[in-house]
This record gives sequence, C-alpha cells and structure tokens, in this order.
Amino acid sequence: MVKARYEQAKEIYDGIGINTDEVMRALAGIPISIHCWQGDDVSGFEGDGELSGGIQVTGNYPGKARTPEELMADIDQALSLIPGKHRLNLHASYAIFDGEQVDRDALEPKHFEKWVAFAKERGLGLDFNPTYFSHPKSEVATLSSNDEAIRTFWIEHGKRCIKIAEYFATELGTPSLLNIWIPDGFKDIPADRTAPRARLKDSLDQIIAIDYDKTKVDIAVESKVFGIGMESYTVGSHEFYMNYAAKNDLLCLLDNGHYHPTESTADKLSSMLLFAPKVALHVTRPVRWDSDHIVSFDDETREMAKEIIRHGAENILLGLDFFDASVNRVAAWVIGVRNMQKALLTALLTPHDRLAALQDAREFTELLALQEEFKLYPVGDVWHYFCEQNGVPAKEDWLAVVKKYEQDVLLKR
Ligand code: RNT
Ligand code: ZN
Repeated sequence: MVKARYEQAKEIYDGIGINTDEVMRALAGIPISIHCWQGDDVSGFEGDGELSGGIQVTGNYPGKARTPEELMADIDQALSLIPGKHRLNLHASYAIFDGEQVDRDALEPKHFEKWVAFAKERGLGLDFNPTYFSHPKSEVATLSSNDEAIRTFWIEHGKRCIKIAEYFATELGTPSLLNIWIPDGFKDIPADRTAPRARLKDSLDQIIAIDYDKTKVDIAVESKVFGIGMESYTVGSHEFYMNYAAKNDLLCLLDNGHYHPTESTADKLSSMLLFAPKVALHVTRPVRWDSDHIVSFDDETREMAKEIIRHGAENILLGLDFFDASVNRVAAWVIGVRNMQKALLTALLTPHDRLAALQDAREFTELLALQEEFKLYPVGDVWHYFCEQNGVPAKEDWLAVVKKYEQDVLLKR
C-alpha cells in the first residue's frame, strides 16, 4: 500500500520534473541537531536548581527523565522513530559527574565521556552549548556583568566549553557547533544601554581568543529580543550579535522565536548567507511569544525549509529548540523532528527553478496558482515511503510505540 502509493506519487512528481528517489536520498542526508533538553524540561544533572534565565517550561506530564541513563534511553526511543541520521545537541548542564561535582568554570571533557560513548555507538555527531542560566551566579547577569568576579567565572565557562566541543569533534570526526546564548537583560528601561554590551563584547573577545581548532569547532552566537523578566532590554540583541559574528568570523544562530512575531526568519536567511558562508538555526514554534512549542508542519517552518533547500542544506546548521512538558516528552521529539523533515521534504519536492522563472517573468498569477496547487501534491505518500525505507514506522504508527514505552518505562519513574 505505501509502496503502491509511492509509485503513483513518483509519477506525479515526474510530471513536474522532480525525481522522488533523488529527493529521498537528499532528505536522508540532512542531519538535524536534536536538543537533549526536551527530555527533562531543561533541568540538566547538576542538582535540582530551578530553570532561570527568562525561559520557561510549562506542564507536568509524568515520566520526565531524571538521570543520564533515563535521558539516554528516552533519546534512543525517539531516535528509533525518526528516519535518517542526526546529531545530538547538549548543554553544559548535562555534564555527567562520577563522584565529585565541579562548577561550570571547571568543566572538562571527561565530564562528557559518557555522552561521547553514547554518540559513538549510535554514529551521532555532537553539538554543544555553554549554560549561562539556572545557576546562582547567573541571577543578575553573566558575560555582561559589572561584577568582575562573576564575569570572569562565566568567561572561563565559555572557554571550557569550546575545549569540550573540540573534544567532541576530535572523538566523533565531525565538527561541533558551540552556540553561545546568554539571558542578560533588564526588566525595565535601562539608564545605560552601552556598558553591558561593551562588557559582553569584551567577554566574548576573551572567550574566542583561546587556542582552538577552527576546523573542529564552529562558534555561533544567538540573539534574542526579550525574556521573561527581561522585557525591556536584552544585552545580546540581534544587531549586537550579527555585527559581532561578522567581524569575528563566527556564525550567527537565528532562533525563530527570538524576533518580533511578524518578522520572518526564513526571509533573514537569504540576507545572512550573502555575507557569511554558513548560518545556524534553532527551529521552534513561538505562539504569541517565545513559547518554544513543539515544531509544527506549519507555514513558518515550511518557508524556513524552502530557504534551507534553496541555499544548500550543507550551509545551514540546523537544530531544534523547544521544550514542552505538557505532553509525552519522547513524542514531543518525534513530532518536532519529523515535522521539520516533512517541511524539508516538501521543499525538496518543489520545482523552485520553475517558480523562480515565473517570478523573473513577473507572471505572478501563475506563480501564486502553482504554489497553491503544489501544496496538495502527494508529499505524504513520499514521506510514508521514506519512513519505511529508513526503518521507522510510517504515518501515526509510531505513536503506539511511544504509548507502550510510556506504560512500560515512563509511568514507572
Ligand atoms: C533561549 C534560547 C536558547 C535556549 C537553549 C536551552 O531563549 O533559545 O537557545 O532555549 O539554550
Ligand atoms: Zn534557541
């Protein structure tokens, strides 16, 4: 049935000049960096400190992972239901301490040995993030702090994390993306907007000045428009980081929850990529604010996917960033990653050159008509076959596996 429908779809796409076999190969070759933090509501393993930094997880669905073993088991479960080979994105707060726990300014590669073993066994690449939140020293400010002891602490954290990312790349034979995001900002109108940004600039200068292998670590900086409790001013704004990245040859990371709601992250990609060879993405679903809902197969995601495909997926370091504790967390991963893949597939199944030619010819009636007609082409039939070919359940059949895992494992926690 799945195969028969695929054969029909193949013919239909042939009719618009698209080879579905090639498309499936291309889709299988696009890795998505899967964020570990969906599995435990961004808790990490340092203790039971509260999530801070102006980001929030809501919901208390049962079965949250509490230990590295549980989180790894849940990731495995999700991976078994997601087609293709992907990457895993870790935060520094997921260090695994055997015995003595160290603070974030003393983290070393050895604290991530178990993650590297996990990734090696599964053929996953690893990406990394310093954790500048959920810590007593991050309550007021981090890299922009006017308390030199605090700022030094966080600078050291950043340097340590670069070395850990370098270790990941060396061990796994694939470059690691090291993404810096800090929550620093003010709730109310600041008197001095410049000094915190100048300190952030100096802190970053110190961090990236360490000796590291640039072929192994891609450093990115992630801006934001506001956070809870930091509504009026964000030190690491878009303009700040876009310029910082350009001047220092770093990557900009665009999180589509971090702009004003009517701005289009898809639209930003074509501008960014004229000035930088690569851009990093956090795909999320902001509902009215930076709510980090699970990625949906919606217009926003499909437009981003369209730009990713048009620019060459190898130039976009694609990661997801959402955290929803109101539903089964393993299902959240599966839904979000599969939706991103469906969006990429839709873009791969679109005859972009033909549409671009219509734009050039100013044939806007035909362009709109075709764009709308192509929406109902049988993407789903190709998707289901792609799942089968990659050894994961097609359609909603994956849900039964998650439900069983919930009964057997999650509800017993
Ligand atoms: C926060 C940023 C950041 C975090 C993760 C946990 O608004 O999006 O990327 O979500 O680092
Ligand atoms: Zn993000």
